[in-house]
Amino acid sequence: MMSTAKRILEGDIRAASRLMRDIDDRIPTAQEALKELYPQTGKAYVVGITGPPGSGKSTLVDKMVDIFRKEGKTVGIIAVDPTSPFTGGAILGDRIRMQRHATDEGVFIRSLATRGCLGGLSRSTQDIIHVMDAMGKEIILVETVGVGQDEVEIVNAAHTSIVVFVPGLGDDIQAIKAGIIEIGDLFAINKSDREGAEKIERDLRMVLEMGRKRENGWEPGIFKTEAILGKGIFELVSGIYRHKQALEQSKVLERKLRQRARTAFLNILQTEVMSRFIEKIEKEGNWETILDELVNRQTDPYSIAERLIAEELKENCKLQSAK
Ligand SMILES: Nc1nc2c(ncn2[C@@H]2O[C@H](COP(=O)(O)OP(=O)(O)OP(=O)(O)O)[C@@H](O)[C@H]2O)c(=O)[nH]1
Ligand SMILES: [Mg+2]
Repeated sequence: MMSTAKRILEGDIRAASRLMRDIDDRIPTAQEALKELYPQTGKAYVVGITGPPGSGKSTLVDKMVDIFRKEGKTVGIIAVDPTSPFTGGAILGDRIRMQRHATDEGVFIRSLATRGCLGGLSRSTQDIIHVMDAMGKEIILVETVGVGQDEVEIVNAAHTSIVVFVPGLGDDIQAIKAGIIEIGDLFAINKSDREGAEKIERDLRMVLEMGRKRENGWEPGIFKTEAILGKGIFELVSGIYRHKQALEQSKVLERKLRQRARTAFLNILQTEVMSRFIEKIEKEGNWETILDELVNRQTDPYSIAERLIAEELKENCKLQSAK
């Protein structure tokens, strides 16, 4: 029987959908397919779009897809919603607003939500990016709400990050966390039909000028857009290409790829190690004992963690020498 990975590489869309569902459900066999796919990935160009709820990210994505499709490029879209415990459900369906592209074979749309698992979201996003990459999608657009730690990590997975602002949402740009300014390679001031767009643009320009210089002198572009009318989208897409070119012509891309590989690897290591220990505690039925000891202050969490790790290492040694 052909492996899931092979089927995906040969263009089997249903196999890809199934694998993405398995990734969501954390089914262990998903990892086998991901291992096999990994060497075939790294070809797609990943663009992150992040910004406050309702700022028009999905509408922007939808209009950008029009342009990429006209150019003959295939597109993957991942809508990440860290605020929702649901996945693939009606809520996300509403938020995606890309039904127009749903019947286009060159476009694959997938939504992702948190399962209350720290660091899990950026790992799942990374895994889904790999699957779409292996499917041959040339451009992958990742939409995320907000600016939490998970989202910053998701943005790190992108080659180009677009940060979306809108007029009228706490207009004082000083209120915007410095972190979000630093992750933006491009800025879209969407809903620029509304009052206050000029002011945001002015303030943003000032903050950018005062801020740290970017590597290789990249100057983040600011684009005023009106996503529902499709205004300013062509310029935004040109901005993506300009950034892509700047990355490729400098050493920044290589450094970025290494940084990304590091983050992704540490992410996997963290979740793997963590789930191994949780499994161990559960298997030995030790949760209640541990919690009793902690709550009653018979011991401290530091010592328990050290003890568990020491035990695990000892067990591994035994296994090794028994071989
Ligand atoms: N006035 C105006 N409204 C816009 C513009 N772009 C999008 N909208 C509207 O803003 C609302 C939210 O748009 P979405 O594209 O769903 O925004 P989003 O950022 O993806 O929203 P979430 O995914 O829910 O965070 C919709 O009603 C859009 O029609 C714009 O340029 N001007
Ligand atoms: Mg959206």
